[in-house]
Amino acid sequence: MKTLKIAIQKSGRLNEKSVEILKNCGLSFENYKSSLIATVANFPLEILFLRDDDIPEYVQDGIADLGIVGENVIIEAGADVSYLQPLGFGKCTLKIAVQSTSNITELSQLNGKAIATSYPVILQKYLSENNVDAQIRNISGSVEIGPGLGLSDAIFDIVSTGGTLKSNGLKAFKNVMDSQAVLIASKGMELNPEVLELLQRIQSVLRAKA
Ligand code: PRT
Ligand code: ZN
Repeated sequence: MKTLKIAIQKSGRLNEKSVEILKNCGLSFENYKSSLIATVANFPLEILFLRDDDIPEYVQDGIADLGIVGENVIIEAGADVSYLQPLGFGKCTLKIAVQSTSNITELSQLNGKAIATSYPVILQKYLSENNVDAQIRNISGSVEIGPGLGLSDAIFDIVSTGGTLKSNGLKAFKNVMDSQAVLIASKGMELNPEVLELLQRIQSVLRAKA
């Protein structure tokens, strides 16, 4: 029997819930902060602990058979993977936001403006679909400080409570995409018996929670 590999986030917002759902499936494994890989004692599975950004590619390329990652990260990476199951955690919305004092109220007012984001692919697609020609400034973090510094006129970022927008003097302007953590598989692994067994266990954990 082939030992499957599942990639989950090593540390960050999705780590704890990803570990929890696997443990609730009855999988027994050690989970040390420093571990990069863990072997499951009672199922043919290894767990790879990775940066979330690397997970879509690992799964697409079949280095990992399965992965747990935010939908936004998969779409941004343009990864060709199979979606098996939304997992109900890591929920957030990708939004365009402007300064609270801004008089921008229509999407068309973003024409010719600069938008700072760490998600240029998702943003570009949305702008193109809406015939907006804005300049996308791709930065890797702390995009919320962009407008205050004059780096950008707007931002496009993940929002959950909205607290970060508010404390940086920003207001949400358009909701572009909802996201949550999802279970994905390499193309062709969807019908693997162990993958199906694991999927069924995850689905019963989710049902028990609902
Ligand atoms: O280290 P690694 O690369 O693995 O992690 P990371 O730092 O890139 O990602 P991480 O752990 O921050 O987020 C992982 C995933 O969690 C994201 O890709 C989303 O799918 C999901 N998620 C859910 C969020 C949030 N909620 C969220 N609130 N990701 C980021 N945020 C940010 C938000 O952008 C803001 O800056 O958290 C801040 C607080 O948000 P508010 O609105 O609650 O103030
Ligand atoms: Zn990341």
